[in-house]
Amino acid sequence: MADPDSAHAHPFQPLDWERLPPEAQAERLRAFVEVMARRRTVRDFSPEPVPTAVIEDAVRAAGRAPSGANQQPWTFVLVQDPALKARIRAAAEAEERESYAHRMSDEWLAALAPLGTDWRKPHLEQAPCLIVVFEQVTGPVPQGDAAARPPRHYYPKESVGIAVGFLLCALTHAGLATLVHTPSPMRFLSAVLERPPNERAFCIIPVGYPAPDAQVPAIGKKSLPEILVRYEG
Ligand code: IYR
Repeated sequence: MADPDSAHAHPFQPLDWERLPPEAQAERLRAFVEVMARRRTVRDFSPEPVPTAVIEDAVRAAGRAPSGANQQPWTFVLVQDPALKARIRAAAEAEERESYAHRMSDEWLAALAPLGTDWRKPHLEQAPCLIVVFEQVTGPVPQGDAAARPPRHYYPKESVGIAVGFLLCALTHAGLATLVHTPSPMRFLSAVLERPPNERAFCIIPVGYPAPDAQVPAIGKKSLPEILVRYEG
């Protein structure tokens, strides 16, 4: 409970919340789990466009994520321009070519082998849109005052990770295919997209419809007993 006498008191308001009847609760969740269970990381995209309003709504959902001190330390950059997508692909492939050839350990390459990935990233051009997610590592860097420091952000990485989770859920719910791509290093994205100095690229999410002949690796997810540990009273 907020202490109304506190010097830091902020206005509070009643929670906007509705209790679901148990049947509705179970039914809604079952439908959600079914949609999420069919989600696959897709690397073969159809070039057909996606309604911009759908992408905007998905970003709206992502923007509802909880964040450290409610600082909402995220920026979602929507790239639909083919020339810009081509530049991002070229820069990502240059880094990935280097990574696959020299920077990734044998252990890492072995771990990736079942996924069938390599340095080639055609999906960065084939998908009709890319959502490039940036983490605001701090607040805006003050301009014109060399001594001033930007406001601190708390748990920005965790916060952006949660928001990306919301975004993936929303896009999946809308019947769209996604892929979380993290070329390393990702500094080129700040330059290509001219982002301010307090922002650091977090991931690129190509979004679209799967190509009709899209293939995915035959890999599965862990079962509930493998991921849920119980301490029951
Ligand atoms: N960033 C590289 C390598 C890669 C790393 C992990 I961990 C993956 O789960 C998948 C790929 C690439 O995108 O190919």
